[in-house]
Order: sequence, then structure tokens, then C-alpha cells
Amino acid sequence: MKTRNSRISPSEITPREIFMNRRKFMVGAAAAGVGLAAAGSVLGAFGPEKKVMAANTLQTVPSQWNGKGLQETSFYDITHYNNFYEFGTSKSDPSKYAWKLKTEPWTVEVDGLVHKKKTFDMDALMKLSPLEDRVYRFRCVEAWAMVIPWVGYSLSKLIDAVQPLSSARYVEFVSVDRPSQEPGIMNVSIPWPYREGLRMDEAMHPLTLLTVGLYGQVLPNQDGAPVRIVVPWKYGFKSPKSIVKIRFVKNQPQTTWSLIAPSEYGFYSNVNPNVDRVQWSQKTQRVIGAPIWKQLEPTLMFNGYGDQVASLYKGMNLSRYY
Ligand SMILES: Nc1nc2c(c(=O)[nH]1)N[C@H]1C(S)=C(S)[C@@H](COP(=O)(O)O)O[C@H]1N2
Ligand SMILES: [Mo]
Repeated sequence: MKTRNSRISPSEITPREIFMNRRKFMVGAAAAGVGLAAAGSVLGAFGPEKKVMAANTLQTVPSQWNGKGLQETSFYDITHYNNFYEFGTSKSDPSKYAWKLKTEPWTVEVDGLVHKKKTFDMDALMKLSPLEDRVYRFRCVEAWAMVIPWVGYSLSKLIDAVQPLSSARYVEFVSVDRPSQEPGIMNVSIPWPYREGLRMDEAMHPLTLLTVGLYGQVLPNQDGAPVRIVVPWKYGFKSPKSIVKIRFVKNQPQTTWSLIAPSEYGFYSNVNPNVDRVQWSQKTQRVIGAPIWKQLEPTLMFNGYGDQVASLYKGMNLSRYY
């Protein structure tokens, strides 16, 4: 079975053992450069600007973002327990079928209320910013959780590059819609393509990650190759995979899950232990892959990122805007 993007030749993939050892070594070292091994290896997969970019990755990863003290979920679990309905509704479907998606060539079209509309190919996206290693807690609304070492850069870098107009208040994301390569699209009746959205200040927040890799490798298809969004203080469905469009708009965009079940999946969907959903209590979460005595843990407000993001929602009633 194919779990990684076929475009990388085996020699370009850092063997997991070596990467893990290097990683252990680096966790002990200073925070500066923590992202180096990971970012370097992902860059290798994206072609000629490798050298330039590798040099640029020598930068400090802010200590609150490098996931110190968090036990990372295994690569196996991160790539075999997925939600990606384009490939089916079962957690194991994406690992079985996502290899069908052709992720090269790939473009992301950025349009709407911006000065510089532009269609980026992956090379152009990789030129916008050096990559960083960011270990984030991940929380699905279905009450399971993981800790995932992503590779990417702040979405704000892309937003700055296209210069939104002052009238742009929201950002809409659209995932790829290719029935011939995504068997779930024919079998799962939700209105395709998958759509998500963020308020402008949420999209601009430095924690919001334009994500191109995990565990130092290009994103496996089932995790949203070649590029997805990750918003660590929101439920997992707020992180659209395999995106092909980013649109800047004036009004709050329609999002797939709020369209299907508005009472369950609000537009904001901040991780919040105090707001239960119809089907799932949000007070606790099950940590995938953890030893049994550590599997159940309390859900943290804003998934533990309150210090960084609570100010975005000052004065908002988060039970109403859930
Ligand atoms: N395009 C697309 N993006 C998606 C989904 C999806 O079905 N299609 N599922 C979402 C949900 S519900 C979750 S929990 C996360 C899962 O991400 P992971 O499989 O990489 O852990 O992806 C989100 N992004
Ligand atoms: Mo989810």
C-alpha cells in the first residue's frame, strides 16, 4: 500500500528511524533549528529551490509552537485513522484509496477581494516562506485527539503576498473535486467540493498553518496532499485538505459541515469543553495510540492555545457562535 506521495524518490525520504533519532537529538538542543531536518526533507521533494530554502530554515521556532512535552502520535496512526470523505467515510478509507489522487501538477488559485490574484503552483507556494516544524495538538469534533508534527508556514505569509483588500473579511477554502480519483465523491452524498472558511483575523493568526508535510516528509495523500490548512485551536473539520482554491470574500462563506448539520458544526468550531455537540460530549477526548490509562484526557479550551488565540474572540458568546 502506498502511504506517501509517489513523486518522492526513496533516496529523498529521510528514513523514519533516522529522522526520529535526529529529532530526539534536536529536542534536547536549543529550540532554534528544530525544524531543520523536517523542513529540509520536505523541500527536497519540491524541487530546485531546495538549496536556497534549506538555508532559510535556520530560524527560531517559537518555543510555544514546537510542542515541547507533547507525545507525538505515531506516523502509522496519523496516516491510518483519517477523516477525508472524498475517499469514504470510514477512518481507514483514506489510507486505502487516497493514493489514487494525482497531486502533481497542482495549483492553488487565489482570487476574490485581493490586489494580486494569482494561481500558485507548488514551487511558487514553496518560495513564499521557509518551512517550519510545528507540533500541534489536533482535536476532531468526534472526541478523539492526536499530536501531529506538521511542516509548513503561517498562512499569513501567503495572505500578505496577495494583498487582500480592506473589504475582505473572510477567507474561503475549496478542496479538490475529482470523482475519477476520489471514490468517496460518488459514494458519499454531501455537497462537493468540500469547503471551509475562516475569519480574516483567524486566517492571519501565526498559528494557522499552510501545511505541506508531516514527520518531515511531504504530506501523505490521506492527510491532505499536497497542501492543506491546519488551525490548531479549532476542530479538525476546520482544516481543509488538498486545497485548490483560496478566495477572499466579504461575507461569511458557506462551509460543508455547517451546511449539512448547522447545529452540530458551527462556523467557528473552536475547541471548547463547555459546548457539547448533539452526538459527542466535548469535555474529554480519546488520545489515539496512547496507552490505555492515558487515553482519556480532558479537552482544553481552544485546544490549549488560549494564551495565543482567546483575544480573537473577546466579547463573543462562544455558546452562540460555536
Ligand atoms: N477535503 C476534506 N478536508 C477535510 C475533511 C474531509 O472530509 N475532506 N475532513 C476534516 C475532518 S472532519 C478532520 S477531523 C480532519 C482530519 O485530518 P487528518 O485525517 O489529517 O487527521 O480533516 C478535515 N479536512
Ligand atoms: Mo473531524
